[in-house]
Amino acid sequence: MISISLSEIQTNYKIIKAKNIQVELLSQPIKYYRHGWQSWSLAAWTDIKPLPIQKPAIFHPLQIDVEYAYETNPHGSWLGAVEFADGKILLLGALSLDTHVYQVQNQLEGRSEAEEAEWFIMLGDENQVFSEYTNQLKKRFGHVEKNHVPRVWCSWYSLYTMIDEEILFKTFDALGDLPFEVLQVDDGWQKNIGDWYTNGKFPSGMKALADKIKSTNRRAGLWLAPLIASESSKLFNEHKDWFLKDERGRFVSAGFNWGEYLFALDTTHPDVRGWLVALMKQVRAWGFDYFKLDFLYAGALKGKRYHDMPREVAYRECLKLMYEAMGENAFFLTCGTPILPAIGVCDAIRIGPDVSHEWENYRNEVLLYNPSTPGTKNAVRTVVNRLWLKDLVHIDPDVEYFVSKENTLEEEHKIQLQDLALICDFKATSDLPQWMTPDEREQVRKFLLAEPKVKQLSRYVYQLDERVVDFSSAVALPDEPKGLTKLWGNFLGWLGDFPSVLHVFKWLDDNRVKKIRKSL
Ligand code: 9PG
Repeated sequence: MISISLSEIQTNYKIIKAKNIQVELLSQPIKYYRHGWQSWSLAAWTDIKPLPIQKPAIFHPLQIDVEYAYETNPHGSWLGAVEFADGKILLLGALSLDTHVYQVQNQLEGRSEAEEAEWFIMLGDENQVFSEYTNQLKKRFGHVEKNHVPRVWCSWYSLYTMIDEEILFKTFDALGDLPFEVLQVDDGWQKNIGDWYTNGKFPSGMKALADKIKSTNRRAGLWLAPLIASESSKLFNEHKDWFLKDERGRFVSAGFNWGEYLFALDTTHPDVRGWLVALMKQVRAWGFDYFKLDFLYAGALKGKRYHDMPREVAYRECLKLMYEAMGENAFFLTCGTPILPAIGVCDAIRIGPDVSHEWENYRNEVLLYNPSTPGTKNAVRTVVNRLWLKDLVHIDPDVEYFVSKENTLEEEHKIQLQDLALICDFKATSDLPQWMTPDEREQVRKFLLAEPKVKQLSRYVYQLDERVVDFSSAVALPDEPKGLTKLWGNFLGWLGDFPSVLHVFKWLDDNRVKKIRKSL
């Protein structure tokens, strides 16, 4: 363990090679910057204290880095920072993968799960410190040439899994001359998670779907979750030896979703690599060239791999492999992805949890105190705290909303989300053209074509042309539950670990969407 005193880094930055490192803090900090592992994990400046353990635990593998789920010290993946009373910040950030930063009493500690790591340390003004850190990251991880980010219509946040050929074809026609460049088909087209061929809802097949999109003069986009498989999938049942196991030979859990347990492919297995390449080539051959690959964290879970290597190194290798297999000019958006390993090996990274038609979901965000679950406030909070990534990669804040049908967001919150997308320079929506009033349709058009001049005024305040936008109302975490609310939250968290209870929640959600689908 190498120990550094703050007095040694009063000027400029330092880069030190060590497996583990400790930086002594000379005064008591007032805030800690936590940087969550993957797209949906929390990134925020918080008070110096432990946060409640995220609930329910069944979701740990798919919302945070499960290896650190019960860590009580303030901590985060690859980097951590503290803010002092004079407004200066001290950042300890790794320039290597498989690293974690903690604040333990009066020390910032960096630890590597792998071999020796490179550690960046800098004290100073927040923007300068993050900008120097990103410079150093760029040198090691590279960055994909900043090609144009297309304006995207995505099927998820209106139709969810209730997509089928008829409704998508109708929707694509109804989008008319709105200036979208990609129409992206999300979850719901596939036979099963792991079985990436069409289910009965697309009788004309996937090539016909891509052709339909291309006939509207747009690029065809497709969602897949190539690194996981559900327990009932053919892939899992026919190739059990392809899946990641722990030291004791048990399958590693990749979480629970779609009413089922999920498992993770061992991406170092030669047959899995071959299968992934063939899959990417297949979807490209259908005519799609914009790919949203999701639930990617599964490629970086801890386990015993065919080729032994650090888990995030294995994951980065796999992203490279898939990116190459997608072929020339494909646009690769990573989602549910560990952040640092994806830099330089994809076009864009989703940098926050899912938005939703609600600002804050009381059950998930207040009672369960879960900042990773879908909800617009959760999404804005984490995205605003990850804007520093913009110099390295295209950053996707998720979609924006314009319509009032089936949506409880206040106008103010819809605009906050739209402004955030303008700052990220990544524009998308799932709003159905069938639901847009003529006025809303004009709003969408204006938004898609807007290119405001963006200037940051303070940590959470930005100026867009002449307008000042303040995200402070979203970044604060809810008050921690106390008394009866805490008891009720704990009970709910315990209940949420039972798949049968999750089935009931899923049934309720599905019913809402089924009603929407019927009304169209
Ligand atoms: C499709 C969706 C959409 C969406 C993705 C991803 O349990 N969870 O915490 C959880 C978070 C996000 C999530 C699903 C589950 O959504 O982010 O855009 O593509 O998958 O299923």
